[in-house]
Amino acid sequence: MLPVDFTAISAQYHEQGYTVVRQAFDEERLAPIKLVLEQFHQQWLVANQELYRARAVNSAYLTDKKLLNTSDRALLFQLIGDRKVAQLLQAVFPSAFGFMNTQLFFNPCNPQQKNYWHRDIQYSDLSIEQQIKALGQSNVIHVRLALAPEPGLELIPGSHNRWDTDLEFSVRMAQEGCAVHDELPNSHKIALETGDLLIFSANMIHRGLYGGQRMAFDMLYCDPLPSLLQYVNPDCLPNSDEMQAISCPEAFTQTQRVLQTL
Ligand SMILES: O=C(O)CCC(=O)C(=O)O
Repeated sequence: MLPVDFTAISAQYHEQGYTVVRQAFDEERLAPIKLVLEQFHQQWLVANQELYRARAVNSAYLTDKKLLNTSDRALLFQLIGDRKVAQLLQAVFPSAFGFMNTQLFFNPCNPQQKNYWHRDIQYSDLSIEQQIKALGQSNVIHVRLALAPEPGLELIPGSHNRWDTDLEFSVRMAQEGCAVHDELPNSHKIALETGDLLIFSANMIHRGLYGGQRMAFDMLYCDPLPSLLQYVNPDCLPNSDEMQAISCPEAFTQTQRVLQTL
């Protein structure tokens, strides 16, 4: 990884809701990770043909012990608990953070398929009032590692800390004659090259940009709260032996600790 200015990372994230670390991982580190993810993806495509053909743009739960062998999981755990990733997370989280899940993003089967603006929180069971309150209070953060050049993400900077304008809400909800893929003003498009990391708040208004060779591994972390971690699948977490091989296992430790209280 090139030298990183953690103060600038922290400032940009808090102001804009996202930050990019270019060339975070070199080809040597990425090669075995790509191999594992590519194999996972091929298996996933076979098992989920119908969903893929209908609409899917991502898979999830990649570290599930039912889906990957021990050494492949170890490689992903090492990345999720990587020292530099942990330092970046410390720069953006207010305090401790837990590991939530992983996702792999790819292009839709149908090249005409449109993307969709959203905040991740809109898929929770929170009411609109609760979602408004949660902005700026509860943190879910994606760390996206690009495995190939891709158009990346389109984001509305600052929207992690404020509620929608009328237009943003109508587009996100497909109301008032709007569609979820309509253009929105004041957006930033963040294209990614292989090895770049994009860190962004799941609370912000964003949409994926399809195209290129899109294959992006998202690692999700959140405040270590029962309300956010209650749906974590324990089969996706390392056991105590596997934990020994991880440079910075704190995100996993926090999640285990919260799950034990449920
Ligand atoms: O890349 C995409 O398709 C969308 C990504 C996204 O919305 C997310 O990670 O929450």
